Order: sequence, then structure tokens, then C-alpha cells
Amino acid sequence: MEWTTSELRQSRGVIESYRELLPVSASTTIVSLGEGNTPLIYCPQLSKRVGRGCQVFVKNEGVNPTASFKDRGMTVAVSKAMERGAAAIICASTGNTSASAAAYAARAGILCIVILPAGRIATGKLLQAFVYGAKIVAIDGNFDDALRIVRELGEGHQFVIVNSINPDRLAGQKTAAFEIVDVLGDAPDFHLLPVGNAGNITAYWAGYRDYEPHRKSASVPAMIGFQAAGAAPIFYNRIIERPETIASAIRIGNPASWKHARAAIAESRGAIDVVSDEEILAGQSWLARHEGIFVEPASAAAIAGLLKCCGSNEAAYSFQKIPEGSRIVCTVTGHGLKDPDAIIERMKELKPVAATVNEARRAIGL
Ligand code: AN7
Repeated sequence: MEWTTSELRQSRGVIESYRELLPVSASTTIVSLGEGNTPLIYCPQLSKRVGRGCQVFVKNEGVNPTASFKDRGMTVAVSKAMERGAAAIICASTGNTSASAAAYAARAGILCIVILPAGRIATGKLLQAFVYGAKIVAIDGNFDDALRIVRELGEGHQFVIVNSINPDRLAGQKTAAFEIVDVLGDAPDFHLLPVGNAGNITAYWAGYRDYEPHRKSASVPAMIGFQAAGAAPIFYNRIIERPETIASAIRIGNPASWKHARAAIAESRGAIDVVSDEEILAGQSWLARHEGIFVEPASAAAIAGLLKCCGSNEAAYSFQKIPEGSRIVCTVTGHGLKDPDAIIERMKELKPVAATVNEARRAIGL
């Protein structure tokens, strides 16, 4: 007998949980690794930083099966690709999409081809695509070049494209908004998240809007997106030819869902803003040390953004006068262990001492 994740009564996966809101039918064979149902963590220290009795929650997407939010969309995209009889999927990636696509393709027993900017993928993510058995092609170019190539290769219908230009991906990613409303009993007042290709901000906004008529929520949040200052086409309103940031996941100069993101921000009365690499790394460190949550740099952009909204007068959105008791959710999109290089650099000061109690005492500073 073959068991499904739901029969095993473990995490059921996002399709089993929200079937009626997703583009699947009874005959769709579901390819799942038990993604979704990620913790919404109340963060007392972050709440204190905002003040005014506001409550800050972090939606920790780093605990998905391949350690990023991409799994929510990939379970739908790969299940639908199988339904259409696909023999292979293809994607361009800054790392997380390829890690997720490779895992779900392995699960489905089909080929996964990933086109990546050579030398620009975080170690852990490249390692994931490799171990799941993807066919990896590294190009001398950036993510935007990789996506251009994938679009052309996908036109022949030989491969199903599983980037977020595939609507099945965005449909699956809406489930994160559903989960937040289910846990809080309503939508939050503000939703902060990092923006790269802009699929996720588009999906969250669609998810909150889909849920309203189901009377699950009485309101929708203001969507506030953060780009890295060196890779901020939406903020600056122009294509960035050579995007640069330490947050390699969001090193994107021409986002696919640019217009949708703009619409989400306008309709929700939200904002788009930028954070510097220094602010991103400080946000990553702060969240790890004060709330015990370790996220990759791209995800830390949401935290850096929240801290910017609390303090700087230059922020696109100021939290200094928001209504008392507002509820704020920050999505952290990927696990910190995927991209350890910047931290390894800082750890170099760690030097061994002699194996004696006295030396250990001295090293502790007793
Ligand atoms: C950790 O993997 O684009 O704005 O190719 O990996 O929906 O693109 C990753 C994006 C945020 C941005 N945080 O989300 C890819 C890719 C992390 C990410 C984003 C990404 P979108």
C-alpha cells in the first residue's frame, strides 16, 4: 500500500490543507513533501522595538522541506506538471527555486533542469540542487539572463517552467496568507516581506484577497515590500542592469511580477522600500540573537525593513504613529544555514585553547 502524507497524519502539505482554494481536482496526483503549516512566531523583542502595544509575528518559512517558502508553490506546480504529462521541469534561480524544484522533481520521478548564474548561488542552495539530482547549467550571466533563457527553452513545450511566471506556483504560495489568517483569526494590519522577482508579494496579496469573501477575515493588510538597495528596480522604477547585494536570493534587476507587485502595494495602501547590505546583515544578526530565529540575508531584509520603519524618518512607511495594538507579520523566506559564507567570515576569530579547565575558564572570561 502507498501512503500519502495526510494518511500518515503528519503535516498534510498545502494542497491537502487548502484543496478547495487551489487549482487541483480529485484526479490530480499530489506531489508533496509535507510543506506548509510553518510556525507563526510571536516576537516579544521585535514587538518592543515597534512599541505602542503592537504585536510582531514572524512567519518562519525556513522550516519548509527544502528550507524556503518556494515549496508551497512547487508542490502545486509539480503536481500540475505531472497531470499534464510533463517529463521535465525547468527553472532559472537565485538558489531557492532550484533547490525546491530539484526536490519535488525527484519526488515525482522527473527530470529537473536548473539554469543558474555561475558563482552567485549560496553554497547550501547549490548543494541542494546537486544532491537531489538536478541537471545544473551555470551561465556567465545574472538571474535575469537565466530567466530569459528559461522562457525561450520553455516555449517549445518540452519543459514545464516552474518559475513564478507559472501561475500554479503563485497559487500555492497564497497558502501562507491563509495560514496566517487561520492562526490569528483575522488578517494582520501590516505584512512585511522581501521582494526579488516579486512573486511572493503578489501571491500573499492574492491570498489575503481570496480569503476575505470566505469570511475568514474582516480586513486585508497593507503590504510593505523591501528590496536590497543595490537591486531595487521596483523602488527606483527602472531595470537595474547589474544588480548587486549580499542577499543573493533577491539579486534581481528585472522582476517578472513587477506590475503585480506595484498593484498589490497600491491596492493595499502599502509601500516599497530599500535596505542596505549593512542593515540586512545587522537585521539577520539581531533576529538570531534576540528571537532565536536564523534566516538567510534575503529574509533578513524584512527584519531590517521593520527596524527601518520604526526608526528612520526616511522610511517609506513610518511605524511611529501607527494605531496602538497593530498586528504586524514579517515573512522570513529562507533558512540561515543555506547561506553561511558571510557568517563564516566573522567566525574566523574563533581560536582553540588548551584542553584544560583553567584555559576554558579563561576563554569564557571567568
Ligand atoms: C529567501 O530562488 O527568485 O519576490 O530564484 O529565495 O517571490 O522572488 C528567490 C527569491 C525572498 C524573493 N527570499 O521572493 C529564486 C528566487 C528568498 C528567496 C525571495 C527569494 P520573490
